[in-house]
Amino acid sequence: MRKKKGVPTGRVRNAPEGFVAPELIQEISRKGLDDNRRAFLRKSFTAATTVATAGAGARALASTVDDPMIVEPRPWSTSLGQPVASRPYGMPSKYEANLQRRQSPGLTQTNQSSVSFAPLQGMFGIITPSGLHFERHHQGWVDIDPEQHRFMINGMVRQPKVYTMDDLMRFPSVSRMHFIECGANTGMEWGNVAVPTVQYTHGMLSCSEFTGVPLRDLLDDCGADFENARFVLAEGADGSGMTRTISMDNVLDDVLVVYGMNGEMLRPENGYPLRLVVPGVQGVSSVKWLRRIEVGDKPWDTKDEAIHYMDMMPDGMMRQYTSIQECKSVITTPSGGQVLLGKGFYNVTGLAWSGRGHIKQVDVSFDGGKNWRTARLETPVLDKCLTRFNIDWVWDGSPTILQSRAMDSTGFVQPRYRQLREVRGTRSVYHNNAIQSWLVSESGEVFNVQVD
Ligand SMILES: Nc1nc2c(c(=O)[nH]1)N[C@H]1C(S)=C(S)[C@@H](COP(=O)(O)O)O[C@H]1N2
Ligand SMILES: [Mo]
Repeated sequence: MRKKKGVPTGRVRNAPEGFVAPELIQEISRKGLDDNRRAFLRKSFTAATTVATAGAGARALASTVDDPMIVEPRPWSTSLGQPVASRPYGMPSKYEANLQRRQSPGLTQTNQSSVSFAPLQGMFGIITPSGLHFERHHQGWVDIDPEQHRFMINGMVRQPKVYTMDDLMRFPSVSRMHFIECGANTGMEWGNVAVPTVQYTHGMLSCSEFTGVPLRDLLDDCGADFENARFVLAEGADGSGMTRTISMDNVLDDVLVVYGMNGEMLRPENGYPLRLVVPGVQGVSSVKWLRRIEVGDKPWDTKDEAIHYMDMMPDGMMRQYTSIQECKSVITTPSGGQVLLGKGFYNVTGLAWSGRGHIKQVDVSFDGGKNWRTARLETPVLDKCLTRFNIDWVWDGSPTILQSRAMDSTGFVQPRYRQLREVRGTRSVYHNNAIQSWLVSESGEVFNVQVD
């Protein structure tokens, strides 16, 4: 499947279905490209006249002007295209059909209480396309008629109220970009390397622009007892009866009652027509198909809080209500399951995020953690939102280990596995934010490995 030397390849191979062969995204091979050439190329690219200005260097990256793809008439240049709106709702190209959210085979016993992982290795920037947003359901997803949906606020309020969707959409609305990360993301890796690709190590992570009403405005509307209330309970309308206690500090800060996602109504899998988004907090608190908020003065200790979502500490004690998703990052390309086509220049890219604020810095190591270089952060860099980082790398063809390490606006630095295990032991499921290592082998194949 190797392509002609020097031709940018992009995604070249549809993975066979299944676990050991996820998407293989092969990188552009730029054999023998030296730093001078790269600088020259960067100039050529920004001038957007690569072919016209191409010297020897540029030809190492792009194909030559006598490429038959350019010279010979192509079918799409000599025929009528598809009519406007022949697809009233746009779809990705058929050539992108392999980019899918997938279940990790063997992880769960039923499809209703399961998770699909987002294909982080194939995404750009920071926004997750809505159709690729990871899904985590405790009892399957439902598609609720918005006319029939009701949302109630009760408990420590002067006036309990029931809202229709129409009522809610008349409130002043806000739009914010935030990540949602399941508390169990990277959970399989606590003990040792468990899965081969970034889709399965880190894919319970997505980021969207959410539109809705600040919960505090709705609590105001019901005359909530802000003096004495300290928590709210959020309840979903799906069969799982999902309930979570959320602190009033979060509510007053930035919790949203959301109906919009990336410019349209929420997708059913993500809670249509109404969900909570609790920025920076583990995904389970962002209750989907939201039907009720109760205001109270102590945590509820519901089934979803007393049985699951607790951390087993080294002394055997369970830690409860650990909700913040701490500072974390991962290189998405090159990452496990991908293949580098040869030595030369690569754009190494990844994602960083923190539930406590924004990303301040991401350092990348190309030698298993001995030396670190600071990556470029792409804008926007927002609180409790994914941040995209990029850094140049020239691979000399020898085996090596790639790592990224993020620091957030509070000064928190993402820990190594050794540091995390010293505090947390190895028996946790949730809140694994350790530095991820990818081994680049001599053949260019990339593997998930753990470095202490
Ligand atoms: N009502 C309800 N809300 C829910 C869940 C659920 O099963 N039912 N799953 C939770 C969990 S564990 C996570 S990680 C997030 C996932 O959100 P997503 O499916 O939109 O990615 O939703 C949370 N909200
Ligand atoms: Mo979750």
